[in-house]
Amino acid sequence: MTPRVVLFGPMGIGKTTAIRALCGDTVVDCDVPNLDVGAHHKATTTVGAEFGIVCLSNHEELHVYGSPGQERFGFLRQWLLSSAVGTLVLVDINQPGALPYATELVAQLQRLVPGAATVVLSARPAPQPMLTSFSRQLADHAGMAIPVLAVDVREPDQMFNALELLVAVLPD
Ligand SMILES: Nc1nc2c(ncn2[C@@H]2O[C@H](COP(=O)(O)OP(=O)(O)O)[C@@H](O)[C@H]2O)c(=O)[nH]1
Ligand SMILES: [Mg+2]
Repeated sequence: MTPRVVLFGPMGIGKTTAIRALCGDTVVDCDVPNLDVGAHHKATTTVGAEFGIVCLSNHEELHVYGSPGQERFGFLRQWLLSSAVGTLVLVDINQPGALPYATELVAQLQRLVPGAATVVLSARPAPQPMLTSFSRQLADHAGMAIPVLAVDVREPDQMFNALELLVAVLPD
């Protein structure tokens, strides 16, 4: 079976954008008008799981899924994770909630898919010292080093680098 990677992150962080950057026109997307503008002002939001296929530089193929954030899609997240080899967690580390969010998600992932690798993506511009401090605190909470990489999700090259890093840290 083709390895599966699942993207997580709060609404509006850039999961859909990241999958489009990686997979271009092949993406099956599920964006619909956003009726929850209280949660985020953007015009569309994702229901269901987006899906795209990525071919890495070593010709390995990856299936990339975007996880829907809404609570009611918990069943879908579990299904997505059931055969995931890796997860990308997108956060804006300028937000005070980013560390507890990433810490909780990493703990859940360690519990649900203990064999899978996780890379955290800092998906909005942030000062380097803040990035260093975030990485250190996340590692302290997780009890292990979790790679944290700054990316612009709109840039395909940067998203490919993130996937290559994830593949590099996969357990054998
Ligand atoms: N200004 C700015 N916008 C960004 C940046 N990264 C992503 N975005 C925008 O943030 C939005 C993310 O929306 P979307 O991909 O639908 O988020 P999702 O809810 O996680 O799927 C898009 O409009 C992106 O173009 C950034 O670094 N700066
Ligand atoms: Mg989306």
